[in-house]
Parts: sequence; structure tokens; C-alpha cells
Amino acid sequence: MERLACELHGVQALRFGDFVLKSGLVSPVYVDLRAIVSHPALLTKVADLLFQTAKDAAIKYDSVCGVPYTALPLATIICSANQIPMLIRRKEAKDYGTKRLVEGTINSGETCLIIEDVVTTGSSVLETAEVLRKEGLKVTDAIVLLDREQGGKAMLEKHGICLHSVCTLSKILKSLEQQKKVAPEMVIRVEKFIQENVIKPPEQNGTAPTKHICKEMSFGTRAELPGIHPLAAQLLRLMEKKQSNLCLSADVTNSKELLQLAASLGPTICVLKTHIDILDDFTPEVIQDLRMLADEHEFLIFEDRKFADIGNTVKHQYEGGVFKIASWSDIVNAHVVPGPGVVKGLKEVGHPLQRGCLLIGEMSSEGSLATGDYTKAAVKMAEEHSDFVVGFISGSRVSDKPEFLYLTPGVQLQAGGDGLGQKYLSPQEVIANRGSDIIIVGRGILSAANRQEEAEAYRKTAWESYLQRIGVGASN
Ligand code: 5BU
Repeated sequence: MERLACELHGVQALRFGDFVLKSGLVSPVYVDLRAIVSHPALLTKVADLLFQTAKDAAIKYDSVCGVPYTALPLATIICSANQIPMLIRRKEAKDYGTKRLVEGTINSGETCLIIEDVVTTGSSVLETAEVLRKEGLKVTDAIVLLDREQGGKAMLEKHGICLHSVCTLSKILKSLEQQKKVAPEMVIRVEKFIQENVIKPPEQNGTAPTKHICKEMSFGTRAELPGIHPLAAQLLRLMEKKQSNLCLSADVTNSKELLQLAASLGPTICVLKTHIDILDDFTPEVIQDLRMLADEHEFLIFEDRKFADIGNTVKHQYEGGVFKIASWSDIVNAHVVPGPGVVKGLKEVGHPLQRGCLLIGEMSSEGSLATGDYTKAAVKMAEEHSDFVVGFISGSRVSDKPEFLYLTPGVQLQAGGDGLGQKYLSPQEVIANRGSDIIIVGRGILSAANRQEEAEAYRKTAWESYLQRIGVGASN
């Protein structure tokens, strides 16, 4: 990011001052990426970054089309370097001959990936997409070098196009500020200008909003996101390695059974969730053994303690008492009902130990009050404490931040309930349709005759649902 920002600034593709735009607006920033065509090394680097972004997002496509004109050479380099068929969109139809608007071999029904240099409102990408769609091609994704964050992404999404950006104007700005290439006052001016000039997509009266169609980053890619909590990154990596997004809710009351479960299902799960206070025969040794099994089989331990008191009290509950939860549990969770104090209290204990916390954004039980504004408040609290909060307990993806993890309880292969308020959804519904990351399964596995086989069935279904969500064909 630093190098790219510096090089774009160096070739004057980004300029700061007072510029009168076509619309008459005076903008403190001027982005003109045409300049890069005169710098072959930079041009190639930008093309590589665009291609890599498509690869990371696991997009499937048959051909590439650059939005005229700056993205034409970029598309050419991508197609040439990676042996991908290219299509060229004409700005004007030829007034002789075939009157074609798209040059190249068009195979109706195939998917074409759009490449663009900079997106403001998204109208240029949309224009190109519409031309390609009229030719019978599918357009589902577009890759842009620089998103000015002025509403283009939302507008394109309304039209069924997922916009993936290599970088955003705000990130470039921050980087240039750090490199002392742009004054802090200018950064504030530009940020204000961006915020005040976000173009909202037109309301589509009478039509249902388009379903969120963006395919997503893989767990492995999310693990590498800048600023991700180290524990979230560790979990995402081990999920990818073990091909497991299954958390076992080990709700048993006997220590021996708990340890047997951890030993036999350890290789199949990414997280083992405990309710340590339901053990009839708790001793500190149980925890030592559980920790050893967690390290041996590479799963994290999550004590489902659901802290819900003032900061000072939860601090003691987390650190001390009989269970000394902070000393062994990688993850704990908390209700947000007390306000941010609960997170601050837990953080004082957990942050130095590199532990993580999940906030309860939604619950699986019938009549739960954790909905709507309550859930939104949980998301805000998580964002404000992302150095300790690693994600949510929720029935769906309650925030759009890929840095957070989403864990869902109330999962069984058969839908239904338990007569005491628990409601069950299928792994497929939770992971593929609702965008959660990890299923939490208790009795679905514990009440099976063969727990190992049942756990494997849950792992496989949840993992295949994840692969389906990120657009990769199911494997093993
Ligand atoms: P089950 O046997 O799969 O229904 O167990 C679900 C577990 O998840 C159980 O330990 C609950 O305490 C836990 N849970 C839940 O079911 N629903 C919630 O909203 C939350 C936790 Br938060």
C-alpha cells in the first residue's frame, strides 16, 4: 500500500489542491490514473494487483474487459500475462461494417470480468456491464484499482455487480499522510469532501432490493487482513488448514467425558466451547488436560461464560474465582446489555494475554430481545474495541467487516427446536445463506450414537456451505 500510494503520487496520478470538476464542484483531490500508461513498471504492477485481487476474491470468469480507456492497457496486460481471452468494448458503434459494440469472441452465457482504474459513482462500470450483458454475457464482478468511496460500490451492487477494490482513497490518503507526502489538514479536507459527496443509489420503487451478491474472501485471505486481531487470524488459519468451521459445544457434566470428546473430536473441530460451570467434578487439572489437547489437535477453547455485569465485576469473574477462565480460555463472550464497561473490564484482563472476546449480537432462542438496534449497538461496541473483540455470536453476518468472525449456535442438520426455546437452523442455511462463519453444535453431535461420525458430517456440510459461499466448488 505504501509503495503503491507513493508511486501513484510520484507520477501525479493523485493531486491535491483545488480542482473544479465537470459537475462544477471544487474538489481538494484530483485522481487521474491515465498518467500510469507512461510508466511501464507501474502499469504492470497495477495490472498484477488487479489480477491478484480477482484471484483472492475467488472470482470465476471466462474473459476480461477493461472500461475504456485507461483500463484497456491494464486488461491487455492481465490477459496477456495470464492467457485469458479479452474483450474490447467500443465507446461508439462502428458506422460501417458489423456495428459491433464489443470486439472479440463473444460466447453467450459466459462470464466477463470488468477492470477499471477508478470508480466514483460506478456509472462507467455499469455502462460497460450493460453493453456486455446485451451481448448475452454475464457480469457479476468488477475490479478497480482505486475506489473513491463515493457510492459506486453500493450503486453497482444494486445492479448485481460486486465491486472489489485494490485500494480505497481513504487508505491511500492515510498512507501518504504517514509518509508525510500530504499534510494532515489536507487529509481532513479530502475525507470531508468524500463524506459530503457520497452519491446514494436511486431508490428502486416497487422492486425488492437486490440480494447482497458479493462473493467473499476466503478464511485464509481474511487471516491476512491488515489490522486483524492476532487470535482471529490464528483461528482463520487453522480453519483453513483443518478445513473445519465446526465448533463443538461440549455441554457435558463430567470431566472425563469432556476430555474424551476433546481427544476424539479435536481433529475435526476448530473450536471447543465449554460451560465450565456445569461440570460436576471440576478440578484445575481438567483444564490443564484440555489445554494440552487443544494445543495437540489445534483447536481454540471458548468458554461460553456470557459475562453481563459492570466492568469491575466481570474483571474478577474472568480472572479469578474457582475457574480462572482467562488463564486457559482463548475466547470468551459477553452480553452488551451493561454497555461498553463490560468490554473494557474484560479487556483489562484479556488483552495482555492476547485473548479474544465475542459479543452476543443475536441469540438463537425464541423471543430473544437481542435484535434490531440492540444488535447494531453490539456491532458498534465491537468496532470500538476491535483490539479485543474478535467477532460475534449471531444468527447471521451482523456487520460487514471481514475482520470479525461470526459464530452461530442453534444449529442441527434437522430444523426444529428443543421445547425450551432453542431454535435450530441447518448448517447450510447458517453458512451459505446467512453468511456466518462457524456453526456451534451441541446436542446435534452429543446425542448421536457415533459422535465422531456425526461431527464429521457437520464439519463436511458446514465446510461445503462455506466453499459454496465463496464461489469455490465443493471438495472432499
Ligand atoms: P445445542 O445443544 O446445539 O442446542 O447447544 C447450543 C449451545 O450454544 C449451548 O451451549 C448454549 O448455551 C449455547 N448458545 C445457544 O444455544 N444460543 C445462543 O444464543 C448462545 C449460546 Br449466545
